[in-house]
Amino acid sequence: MKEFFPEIKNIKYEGPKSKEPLSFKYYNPEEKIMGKTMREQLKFAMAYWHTLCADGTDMFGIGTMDKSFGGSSSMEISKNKVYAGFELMNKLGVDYFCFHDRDLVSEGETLADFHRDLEVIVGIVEEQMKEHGKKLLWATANMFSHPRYAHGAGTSCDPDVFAYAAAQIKQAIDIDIRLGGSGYVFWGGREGYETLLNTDMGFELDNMAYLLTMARDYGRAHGFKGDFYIEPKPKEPTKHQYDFDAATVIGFLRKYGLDGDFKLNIEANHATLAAHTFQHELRTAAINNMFGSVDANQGDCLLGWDTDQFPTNIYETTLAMYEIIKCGGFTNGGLNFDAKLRRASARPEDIFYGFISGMDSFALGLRLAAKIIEDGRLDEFVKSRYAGFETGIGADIKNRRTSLEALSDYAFSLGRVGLSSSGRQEYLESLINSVMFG
Ligand code: XLS
Ligand code: CA
Ligand code: CA
Repeated sequence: MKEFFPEIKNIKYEGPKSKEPLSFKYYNPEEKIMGKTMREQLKFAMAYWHTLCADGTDMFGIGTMDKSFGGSSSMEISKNKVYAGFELMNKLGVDYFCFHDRDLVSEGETLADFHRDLEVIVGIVEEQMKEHGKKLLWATANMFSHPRYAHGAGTSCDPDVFAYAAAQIKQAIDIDIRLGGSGYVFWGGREGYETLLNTDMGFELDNMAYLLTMARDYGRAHGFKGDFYIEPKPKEPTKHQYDFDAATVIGFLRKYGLDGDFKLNIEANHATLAAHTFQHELRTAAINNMFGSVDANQGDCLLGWDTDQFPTNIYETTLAMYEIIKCGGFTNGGLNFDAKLRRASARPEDIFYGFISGMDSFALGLRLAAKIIEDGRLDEFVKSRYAGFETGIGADIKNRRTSLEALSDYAFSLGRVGLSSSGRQEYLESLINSVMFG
């Protein structure tokens, strides 16, 4: 078998003192952290699109990276991508991957062309998965790149486009089931609007929910046991994306009775675009029992768009892992590197540096989150902050056995009520630092 990255050997854990750039400093796959191996805790996945397809094209210039993998025809390129992807996952020790239907093959003229080519490539993916023991974290359908989706897919004003989207979803779910995927993602690519002047928002949302409902019913009827996810994002490509943030999506799922089958796929960069922290979006999903999976990346707070960089901010990865461990860890989900190289990082080895940096950042985040939890002072502080609800009137409120009248009588009996306690933010921030770096 041809090697696509012949210069790169298997990436090993060498520990934080190592000066070898092509080694892990913090990710030691078989080491146990809080009762599970790092590999089980982190469940890293490769995003097919950024890793094997994105070639550095941006608004101002053409590609800088050759993603043909030595192929000349479109199908040869598609085949080589599969082999290159599995080689990369093997060399990095990444166990999972995720893809859009259109990442695997180019679309062709008709659905029939598309399905014929997909069938060939999915066969190769299936065989490679068996050979190398890799798993599909989730699949999705790309319903945003082709011009037909300029008005949206499930929210399009054209019923033929709605039907076309349904056909793509059906096919992608069939592939997901065939490959044993544990998730199916809906990221609302162009499900949103540029102006309300031409938009029937209520009608569009009802239609989108109907499409998702049909997808859920089809998946369940055909044996899909994994999680359906919606991936929130506030803007880009449309000015206003309907799946704005976790809270908006949760409201939508409940309104349309989809909350039993759907969870959230939280992307770090989308959280910050919505002016939330990554931690906020994870917590919002968790407290609503909808934490599912993560698209691991980071944005740049000086830029207002979705830069999809490999994550390196250790505070963010630590607090993200803190939330993930606290809500029980991953079940069907995992950490998918929805991250791409900067346009000038165009050498084949750069993708390995990207993954190593992202995997190490989350591995270190996991180690530090475990330290914060084991230290216990943060959790103890939060608990003590609400201790007033354990006795007296507080307990009556907590146990829901009071009334507005009773509370009013109680409040009148108090006289002056002022600020009683400190939020201690500065102390806690310094505590976190001392645990992380101590
Ligand atoms: C784009 C999204 C997309 C989804 C999958 O911003 O992150 O890549 O994860 O369609
Ligand atoms: Ca994403
Ligand atoms: Ca993104």
